[in-house]
Amino acid sequence: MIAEQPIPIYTTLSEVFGSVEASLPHAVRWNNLAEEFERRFGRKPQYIARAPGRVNLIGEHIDYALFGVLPAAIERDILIACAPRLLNPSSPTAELENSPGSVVAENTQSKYTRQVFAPAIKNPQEVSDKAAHAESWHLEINPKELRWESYVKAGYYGVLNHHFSGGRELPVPVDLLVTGSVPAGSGLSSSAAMVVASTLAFLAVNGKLENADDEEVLNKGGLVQLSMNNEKRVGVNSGGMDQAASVMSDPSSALYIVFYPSLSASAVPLPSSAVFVCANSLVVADKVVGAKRGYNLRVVETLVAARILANSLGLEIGPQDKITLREVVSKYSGEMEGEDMGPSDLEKVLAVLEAKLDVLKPELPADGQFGVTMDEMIKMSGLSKDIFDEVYLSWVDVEATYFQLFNRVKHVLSEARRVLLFRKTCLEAASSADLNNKFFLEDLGRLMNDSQSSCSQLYECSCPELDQLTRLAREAGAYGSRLTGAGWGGCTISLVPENKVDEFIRKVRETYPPYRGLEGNALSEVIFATKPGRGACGKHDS
Ligand code: NG1
Ligand code: MG
Repeated sequence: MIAEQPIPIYTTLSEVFGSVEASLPHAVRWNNLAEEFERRFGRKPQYIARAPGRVNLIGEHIDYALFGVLPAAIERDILIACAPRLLNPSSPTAELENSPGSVVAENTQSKYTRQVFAPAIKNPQEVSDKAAHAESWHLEINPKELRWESYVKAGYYGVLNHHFSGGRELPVPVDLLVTGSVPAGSGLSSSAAMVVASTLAFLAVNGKLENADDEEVLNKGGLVQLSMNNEKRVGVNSGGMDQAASVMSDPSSALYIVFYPSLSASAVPLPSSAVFVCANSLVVADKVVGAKRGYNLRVVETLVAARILANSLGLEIGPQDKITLREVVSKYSGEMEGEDMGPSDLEKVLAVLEAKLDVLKPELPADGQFGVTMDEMIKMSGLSKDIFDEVYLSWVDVEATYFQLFNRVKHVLSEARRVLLFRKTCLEAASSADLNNKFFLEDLGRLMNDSQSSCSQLYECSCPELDQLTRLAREAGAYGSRLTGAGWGGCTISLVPENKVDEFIRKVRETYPPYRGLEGNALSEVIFATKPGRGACGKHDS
């Protein structure tokens, strides 16, 4: 079980990358980081934490409905060099720097300025009840403002409250230096890579990773859970796909990640005669401002729709229960079949349910669309306005005139099926003698294209540039192409025959207007072939 494996801590770079040859392209960057740390902080780092970004091959916006997804880690990553701080009384911020668990955080990119912060321990009266006890530390993070150190703080938050709860033991003061090669705001999950790397760095520097006798030592599943909760502190109510991919990936395959009934991951072999190419639309998705009408709104729409659907299917749910679509499927099929579902049963139930979504449409569709107003939605939920507000709106800021319940659920259920079909096709291809048969690849491509139209038309998380870029990718010879990550900008992923990658990149460069004139590094920054990479790890730097 991948989730139960220990988090790898290495001593050499060749262990991190599997061989001396594989580590060579990375060596300069890792050494530069260690040297830069020494130059800035006057001593060598003790650890370097590494967490990769990820690309999602298929399964968009369904992780928070608890359906399985199919991502893979990419080679691009975030590195954090760190060491306990030597106290320096003559520093201008000495008082802050000397308090328990304080952090001096620097970034190799100069636009991300030096930050000094310290967690505050709440006084014992405040943490007397059990729930509050788990949160005995506080760190100021403003979710309304996108700041680079928020992700560092988010990673630290969980470590503090998980491992230093009650304040009996105090965290060490830490110096850290961050560097990254995952482009920000591009759907490759630089945010999760930051949060996972930060979580790992603070665990390592406080000695919480290596004592195997200590029950508190986390395995990979534990690191995913901790990082997932940590990332929520930055203000996006995301599912767990990015953190799971960043922690649990393996270079030999993609990952099928399941969230229900509990988190688990299994390898999915990919055909070798085709390559996944990432292309950045160069539209930067605005997660903070966009969340109200974008990500967080989709989370609310799918949750409310799950309740309405459950009611219509006669399933029993308590008024406070924020049932997800995956749980509705399980309750519904449990009554139908009375047994746990494997992937192929799940696929059948999804198809049945997809035909039962009319309850999510308004009584009188306005302007030919299936949106409902807030009042209609509350009425359909069967809850009083007060309870509705408390359960579905009190924890999130959303803005909409019409809520598109039918379209959103249609996307989620069909996308969940596409993930299962994609996985099945990969497994069949791998077990057939004819592994690289073009028909398998065409099937995979078709599923990716269907995913793109569903994202674009039903989930409305694409944008004109992503629609254009995926179309140009198909015209340039891809079997299939779709947006990856949350959308509204960021990257696309295309499945391209291996022997046609150069030609594909050349054609896209000629046809996608923002790429015209790009060459060399500038071009390979925005469009590049990826293969699955390895998951997060730590390395001693001695
Ligand atoms: P991005 O925007 O690529 O980091 C987000 C969510 C995922 C998932 C995808 C959509 C975060 C941290 N991650 O990914 O959990 O829901 O959107 O499939 O917000
Ligand atoms: Mg992200």
